Amino acid sequence: MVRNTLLLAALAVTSVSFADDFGGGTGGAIPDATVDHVTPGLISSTITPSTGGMMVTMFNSVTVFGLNHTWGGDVQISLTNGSNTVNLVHRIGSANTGFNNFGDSSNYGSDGTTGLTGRDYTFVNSGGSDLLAAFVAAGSTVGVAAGTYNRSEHAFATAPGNTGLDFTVFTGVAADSDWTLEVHDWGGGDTGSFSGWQFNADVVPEPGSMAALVIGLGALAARRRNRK
Ligand SMILES: [Ca+2]
Repeated sequence: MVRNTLLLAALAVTSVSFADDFGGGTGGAIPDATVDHVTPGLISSTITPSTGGMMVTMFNSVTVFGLNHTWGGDVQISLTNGSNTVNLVHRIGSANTGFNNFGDSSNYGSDGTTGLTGRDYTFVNSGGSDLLAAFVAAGSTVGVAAGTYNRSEHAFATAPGNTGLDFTVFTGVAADSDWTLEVHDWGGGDTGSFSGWQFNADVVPEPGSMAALVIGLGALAARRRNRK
């Protein structure tokens, strides 16, 4: 009876979604653009979690650790799973009149023009601070504070890399899949780096693994009946 009770308790617990961090994403230098607005630099990093069959019920956030860059308006950061790409930020401060402008010159990370200390930035669909307002308020060599900011796309709606998607597109996706962070630098002359990244999502067992658990519970109950 104890084993049945434990299994029932496990079933009850695993039926409820819970938030978890999926980390270990590597960082590195963000290569500089080779042609302004045309040929960006790129670093990509993939996390493939091993949850034993969890499914995303709500994708909450992405945190980029130790991010620094001397010209924030150069930087596009996006997350891809399968055929869906969601921008966390895309050339903050760029005008909505076209793609060929350099965006806001304030820093990710600390104040200064070289040797910046990185800061941690978390991107959410809503409920965070306004990143554009933070950049506009900062001076050209001033770093924007670490914190939680609402994600955004390039202000020019048809800019290269804009997808029109937000984190809700990841609802129902298998957690144990490839999640790829891409950081592009679209403007020549300023660079940066980051030290790593993670994402946070609410997850539940996938329907297949739930069915296996129920079948296993049923088999155990049947075995107990046979022993009577
Ligand atoms: Ca650059």
